[in-house]
Amino acid sequence: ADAARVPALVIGSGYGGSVAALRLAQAGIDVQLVEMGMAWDTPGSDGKIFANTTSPDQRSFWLRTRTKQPLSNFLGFPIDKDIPKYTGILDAEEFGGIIVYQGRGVGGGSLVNGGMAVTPRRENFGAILPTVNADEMYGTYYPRANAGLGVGLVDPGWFDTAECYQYARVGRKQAQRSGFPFVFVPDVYDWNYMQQEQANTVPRSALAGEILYGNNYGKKSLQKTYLPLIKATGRVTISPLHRVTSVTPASGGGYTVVMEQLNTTGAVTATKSVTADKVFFAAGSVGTSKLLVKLKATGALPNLNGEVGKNWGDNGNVMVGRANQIWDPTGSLQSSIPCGGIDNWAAGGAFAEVAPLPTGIETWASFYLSITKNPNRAQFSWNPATQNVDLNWQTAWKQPSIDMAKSIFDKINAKEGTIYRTDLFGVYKIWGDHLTYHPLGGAVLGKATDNYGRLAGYQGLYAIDGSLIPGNTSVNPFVTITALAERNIEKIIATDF
Ligand code: FAE
Repeated sequence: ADAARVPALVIGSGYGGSVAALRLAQAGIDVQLVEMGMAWDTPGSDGKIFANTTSPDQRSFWLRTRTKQPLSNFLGFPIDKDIPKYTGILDAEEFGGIIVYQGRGVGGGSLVNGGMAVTPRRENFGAILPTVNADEMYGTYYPRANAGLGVGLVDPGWFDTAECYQYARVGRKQAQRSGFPFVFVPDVYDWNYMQQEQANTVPRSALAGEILYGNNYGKKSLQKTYLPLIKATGRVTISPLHRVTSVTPASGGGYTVVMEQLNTTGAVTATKSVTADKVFFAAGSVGTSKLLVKLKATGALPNLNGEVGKNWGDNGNVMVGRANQIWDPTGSLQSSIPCGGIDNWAAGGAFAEVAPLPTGIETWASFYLSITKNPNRAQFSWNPATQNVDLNWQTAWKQPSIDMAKSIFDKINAKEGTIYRTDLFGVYKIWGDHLTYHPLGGAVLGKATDNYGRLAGYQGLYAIDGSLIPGNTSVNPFVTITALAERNIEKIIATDF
């Protein structure tokens, strides 16, 4: 029985889970880190670990028989295709009114994301996490997160001439012509490697269109930052392809954690249970919310409070493309890693990343992912009939995001004499309003938990991921998720162990 007892168990290996596992282990506490996705440490038959965005295969999607690409169409034609069902890297999780994209594997969202590593403007922080001391965050925890993640900025001089950022220079020129500030956006991509890719002296990753299904070379995902440090402690057991299904109080104290071992077709090959003194929910905003809502409703953790599952938001994500004039080509070679954005947050509630459209051909398209101040919040709830957790977000709730994004792009279109593209999200559909990459909330700090992520109702249960943040961060979220996790775990180690 001793072998199946651990001092700390962490559910999920994204940003929150990796911070928790590393700091606990460095404090001398043994950790089991449980991850439903694969380890992503073994090359496939093509010699590469990760599939390319332009040719998705079984590695690309989590348990789907057909791809579900964020851009469903190109030049009006559907581009999704059949693939074998496999525990692939990107989950396109469908709820009634929204598709939530998430990473699956050891490293969580860091495996699939664009690496844009943005610290919110300090004047916006009070609206993001009102109960957190901003001096401590900006003095200690944001710097710690930025250092730990390896955040860097594109060299502006190199940017000015690099072929692969012509699309971003067009984005900058047009933003500035319409009177909007263009700002460089930091990223965890290795910028020296990017320059070598452009010079063609190394194998290409960002310049080969790799992003959504993983980067084989230049991106510093958690696999290159927190995870090697975690392994070096010798105190963390990582269990990939294990999905936690239940957490309940154990008779002798602590919690019984039940998990299913999966094979690569998603079939359950074993059910195991472990007793943990303390359990950290780091399954991501959706994963943590789904677990907590189910466990409360089914009587496994009845004392969780009524805030569990509430205050979920999409970070106001909305996508759009514009069709440029013939004299504004955006380039056939585009780095998949964005490096700049248009900041109209204060005036119009929108921060628009100038995004690539790496098709390999000239498209004259400008493409943007906007983060907007969308006020709508949704709620997860247990559905006894289907035995699933539902989310009540409605597609129409994106309208405020569209209006805020239009505060930028209507003006640019008027100035440039251009129009929106209608061929990227369907036939004659302008706005990518059906999805989010940035799920946030569901176990909000100071509501479902105390001010450090301790879940109300149970000693020794914590939330430590994007579920703590109430729906919006004003910029891309992972630096804030990491910084908040660094802050909370420091307090928890000091006082709860
Ligand atoms: P996350 O990283 O999602 O990790 C949760 C982990 O828990 C996952 O590995 C799950 O597989 C695992 N899990 C879930 N349920 C279970 C279970 N029951 N049992 C065991 N394991 C489980 O959570 N953010 C930025 O800041 N900049 C960007 O450029 C950016 N681009 C993005 C692009 C894409 C395509 C996507 C999908 C996301 C992007 N994001 C970006 C969002 C960012 O990746 C996300 O906010 C963080 O990864 C969330 O971190 P968490 O620790 O909350």
